[in-house]
Amino acid sequence: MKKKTDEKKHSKKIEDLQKDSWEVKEATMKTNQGLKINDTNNSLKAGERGATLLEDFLLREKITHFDHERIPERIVHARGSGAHGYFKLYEPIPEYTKAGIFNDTKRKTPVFVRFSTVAGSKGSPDLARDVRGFATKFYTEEGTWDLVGNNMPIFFIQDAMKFPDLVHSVKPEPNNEIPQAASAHDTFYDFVSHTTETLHNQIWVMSDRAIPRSYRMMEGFGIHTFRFINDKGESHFVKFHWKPLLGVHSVTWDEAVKINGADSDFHRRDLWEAIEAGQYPEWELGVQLVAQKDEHKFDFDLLDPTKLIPEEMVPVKIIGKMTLNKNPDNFFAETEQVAFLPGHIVPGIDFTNDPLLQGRLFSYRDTQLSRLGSPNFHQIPINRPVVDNHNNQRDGHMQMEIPKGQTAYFPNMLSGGCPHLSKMAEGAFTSYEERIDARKIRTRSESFSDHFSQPALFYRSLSKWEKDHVANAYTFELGKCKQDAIKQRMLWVINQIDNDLASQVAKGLGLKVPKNIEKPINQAIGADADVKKHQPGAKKNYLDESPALSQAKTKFDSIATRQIAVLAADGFNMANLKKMQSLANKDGAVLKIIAPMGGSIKCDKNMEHTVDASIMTTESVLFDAVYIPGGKKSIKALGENAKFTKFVNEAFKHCKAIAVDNEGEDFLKNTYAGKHTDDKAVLINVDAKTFKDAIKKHRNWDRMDIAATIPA
Ligand code: HDD
Repeated sequence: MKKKTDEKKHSKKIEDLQKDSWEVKEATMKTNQGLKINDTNNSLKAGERGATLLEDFLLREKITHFDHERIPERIVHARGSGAHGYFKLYEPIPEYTKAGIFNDTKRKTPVFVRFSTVAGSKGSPDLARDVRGFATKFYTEEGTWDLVGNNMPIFFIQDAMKFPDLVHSVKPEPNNEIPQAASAHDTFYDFVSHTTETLHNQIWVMSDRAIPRSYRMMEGFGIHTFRFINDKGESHFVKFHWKPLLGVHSVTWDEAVKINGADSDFHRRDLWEAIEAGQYPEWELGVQLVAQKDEHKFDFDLLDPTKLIPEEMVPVKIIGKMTLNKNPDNFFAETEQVAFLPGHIVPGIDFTNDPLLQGRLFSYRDTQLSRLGSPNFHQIPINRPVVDNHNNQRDGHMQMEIPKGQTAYFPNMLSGGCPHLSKMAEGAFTSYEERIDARKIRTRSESFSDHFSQPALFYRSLSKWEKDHVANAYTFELGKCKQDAIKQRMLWVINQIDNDLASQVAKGLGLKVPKNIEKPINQAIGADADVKKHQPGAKKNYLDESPALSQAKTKFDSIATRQIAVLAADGFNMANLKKMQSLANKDGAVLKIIAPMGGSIKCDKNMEHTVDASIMTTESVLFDAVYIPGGKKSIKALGENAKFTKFVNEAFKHCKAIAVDNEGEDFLKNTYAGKHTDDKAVLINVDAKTFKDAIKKHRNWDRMDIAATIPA
């Protein structure tokens, strides 16, 4: 049963998936053997009330399949959401890479992207304070390329050997499986404070980047330094960046905590709804390029994944755009079964010796064997390439294909030497011929020992409100730790990053920043290693600030997909609402009517309007802005329900734009917003453009100090 494909969303991959798709509504119910089923409600019994018979193969097939429906969740990044789309190149870059995807502007390369949190289980809430995964599968004409990145440009550790320790420390503690999807506990900070290479990624997790407003409003990074190889075999180092067209925006921690209760699928729903509404999320792909000869010109090692190259030192060259335009048809078949492997690369792209990347090349293939259960996981529809993939690998659990013929080896004569090899000039992959002349040694390069300079650069580059958020986050997280010794150690290391930050956190914890601490600080070294050699060096200052790291410097030019709550009841002023409806019709925002009850309400023109949510079923934190259109009767009804007041108070506390018209001003008087009508995002009787300009700014962070005093 073939499904029709929406022409606009058509791609070679979507077409490929159709082979295995079927539509319930077109089907007759049958067993897995194709037998038509007459009763799926009652088991076969001896008599009406009698025992169930072993003979009942229909019962057994149904129950056995059900018993085995779940597969192991991903050991990390278990919680995620995916979408299909495509990538288009702006201009060819043959001088850097021979990769087909970066040389042909006519290609529309199909992609599947999975966003995720890291620490939580599959059912954990979306707004955990955490790194977000940003994994992209490009189904290219030369084979599949996976760019398996995160929404932060650096990683916690420098060597894959430390990954199990990192993950064991952040996951729920093993004795009681607490806390879920949270880093705020002793084991994590015990590990972090003894493994100072983690500090850079760790301070990013304390920033607003860890609580994005939407998957659609996050950057993505390949993190490692990779190589581009051109057709002359020359190499350039490259770092990959995804830049969201909607800018980089976050919620506040207070919202995050509340969103997790109000709608724990907030990010999943947001991505799904935007795509269903045709508001396709878009990112530009950028590359930072470094010539081979410049490998050692930086104050940090390009192979160290805990370091970024500041964009002010090497600009990001924008080379193309990705658009996500189709939701999966089946979550399990696509989003759950998709397998990303950093080892999936194509000619023109190659690895470097980054020791974290090198270990990842093993881990991702290995984990699919237990997660998906077979070395044939590449045959699962979402994982198979859009080009043929014949070789001599055979058999194994769940072999889905029927390789014909007598041979499964190479070389052979019996199959005419097929499948045959290809030359480099014919598009075969060959590894970059890097010269390596070295001793076999288990250690860490001294060039990886600077653990403080870049966390300090990051912190220095933040705006005042972003810095405050970092201090609050540390105070919260360490406040949740039970052991004072761990808090003290953390204060000491934070103090190496920034004294002001450490002092603020210490104050919040009711502790003092220790002057010294039991050495050595970095204990992530070998037992026989030279301890001094591996201690983090003094902080360097090779750049005062990197504005590109601050969300305060992101784009603020669109209100597309922003959710505006219209608080209204019977008798609301229709002319006012009509004025604001241009925000939806022209600017792509989403206006939702929130009323005292579900169903519909009537405006002052006696027209009926569908209620999008009753006040009982929604929360202020799920919206970007609030509008109250006025109308005497409507305002009276809102005033009679304290939840509307709370709604506006929370919006004010979370620094959102609030607009009211006419009698709406009376309602406002009973809220905190009404006490601050001089605030630039509290708007009374304004036109749609003024409201739009306030929403565009995402938040009025100038309100933060007042907001902190509001007990909403
Ligand atoms: Fe990883 C999944 C990103 C280091 C081992 N990782 C996984 C996913 C993302 C990342 C986005 C989810 C993919 C999906 O949606 O299916 N991981 C990263 C980044 C890293 C990183 C950006 C550092 C730069 N990871 C890393 C190391 C190891 C792993 C060092 C092991 C040595 N990661 C895994 C894994 C996972 C995984 C256990 C779990 C599920 C999977 O692979 O398919 O193998």
